[in-house]
Amino acid sequence: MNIQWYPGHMAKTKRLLAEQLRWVDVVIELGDARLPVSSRNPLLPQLLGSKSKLLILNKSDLADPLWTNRWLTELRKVSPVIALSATRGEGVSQIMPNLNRLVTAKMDSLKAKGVRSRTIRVMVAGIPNIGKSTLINQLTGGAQAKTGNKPGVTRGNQWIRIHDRFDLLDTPGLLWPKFDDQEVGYKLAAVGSISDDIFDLQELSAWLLDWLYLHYPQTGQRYNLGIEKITLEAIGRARGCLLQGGRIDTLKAAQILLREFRQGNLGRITMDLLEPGLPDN
Ligand SMILES: Nc1nc2c(ncn2[C@@H]2O[C@H](COP(=O)(O)OP(=O)(O)OP(=O)(O)O)[C@@H](O)[C@H]2O)c(=O)[nH]1
Ligand SMILES: [Mg+2]
Repeated sequence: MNIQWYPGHMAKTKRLLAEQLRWVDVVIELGDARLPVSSRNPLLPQLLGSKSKLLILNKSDLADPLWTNRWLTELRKVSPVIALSATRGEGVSQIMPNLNRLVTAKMDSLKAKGVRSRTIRVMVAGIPNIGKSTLINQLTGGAQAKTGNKPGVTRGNQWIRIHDRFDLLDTPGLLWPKFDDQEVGYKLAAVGSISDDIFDLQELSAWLLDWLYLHYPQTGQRYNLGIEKITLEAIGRARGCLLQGGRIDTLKAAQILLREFRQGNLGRITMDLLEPGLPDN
């Protein structure tokens, strides 16, 4: 798949993040619970330096709960991490206690230095379409941050105050220029974090079908198929996607598959698996 996944505005976004970081007390790194590794920017640790960080795995309503638990156990060995669903509000109440814990030492030391008490500044960072703005709206109980079901909705940085105590910085989604592993690109495209305009939907769908057959073969039932390998033709046939002359419209079938996968209609699916060989995945 030869896609241009690093649009021009990304370099600007990286600069914006780097500039704003000096004002920030703690960073929320938002990842996708379906991709606890692949959705996370490998450049972020370097950008953050020693800044405190809370990792949040969002969209847990779409991820396989078994895998989410496994990942939480694994990732918790490295840094604080929670899983939640920003649209449903499930798990959101874990955020404030975790943030408080992470900034207590810093705020105490500022107080000891005689700095007047001020709000705690939190940057929310992550790849496009991961739910940064949705999460901020969930925390404010309003719709101050613009959201949308496609990458690249938030363009500039935006500060939003909550509970009179925190200032949250919404940021545009950031990708990185090169994927070491081609599969990461496919996975990010499959969940909708890379724009649909810049790759071949049929090629992506074919990859997704291979992946599903290997890891979640029961998904074929959605299209009245058994556990045989699903094809775009079979989906098109099941959904009556026909071109003139009776040929099957495989592009339409690809669009249906991707939409339903992203909405969770194929079930709760995690695409980063800790040990691909585990028998019960
Ligand atoms: N199922 C599900 N969908 C979610 C969740 N959180 C956000 N979404 C959806 O994901 C899409 C993107 O949400 P945004 O909040 O705009 O994402 P963003 O990270 O701000 O995106 P950019 O500004 O483009 O970088 C929207 O359609 C949301 O409704 C979640 O927890 N579960
Ligand atoms: Mg946004």
